Amino acid sequence: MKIDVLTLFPAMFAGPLDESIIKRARESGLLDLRVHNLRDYAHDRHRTVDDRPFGGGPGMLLKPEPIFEAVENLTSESTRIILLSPSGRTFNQAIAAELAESKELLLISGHYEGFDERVREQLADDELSIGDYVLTNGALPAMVIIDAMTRLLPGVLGDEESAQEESFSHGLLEYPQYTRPADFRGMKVPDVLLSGDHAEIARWRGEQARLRTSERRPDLL
Ligand code: JCQ
Repeated sequence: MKIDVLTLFPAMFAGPLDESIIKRARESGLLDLRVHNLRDYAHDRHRTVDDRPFGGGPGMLLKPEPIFEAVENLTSESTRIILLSPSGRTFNQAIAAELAESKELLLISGHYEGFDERVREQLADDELSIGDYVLTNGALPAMVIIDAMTRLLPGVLGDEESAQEESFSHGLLEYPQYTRPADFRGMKVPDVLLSGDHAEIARWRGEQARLRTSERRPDLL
């Protein structure tokens, strides 16, 4: 999968995507990630990427010209173009799975008060938010989405890390889990998990997952 990112803060991407599973996915060629500075597509003396909104109001908007030029340079017919902003539809595991099927993505990180509306109308295939709060720019949302998608690409996770059994794929929160020691400072692991009765363990885990989900995330039930 090829992912291009367009951002005013390319340096933010060094670090989080150079570790662990994402690092391995990039080294093995399963993920081809390229980060581009939006300012490189501005051609005036000050490399201007923003301007004041027509009609007045607070803050600045991202100008259309650098974004259009970047899109014309970075995309093919098959590229899916996604804006990151608090006004998008809320990202979740189902969207991660759907995006992981793409061949080429361009993620455009928002900033300031927003995008000129013509970017939305003419360029964007989708607009995503990672939740109902406001960040300083869309770099962290872009990294969150890249991370969630990459671990779903075939061959990225090893058997140990398998994406199959976990929270959200079965629609419930995880059941409580324990490792050794069976008694840590008097805090004991539930007897059922030491019983060796695999049918009973599966029943207990299902019950715990449902209880925990109804306590913490009734919206999932
Ligand atoms: C994304 N949840 C929060 C901030 C404007 C127009 O684009 C903008 C983008 C941002 C950064 O993204 C977020 C965000 N999901 O704040 C303002």
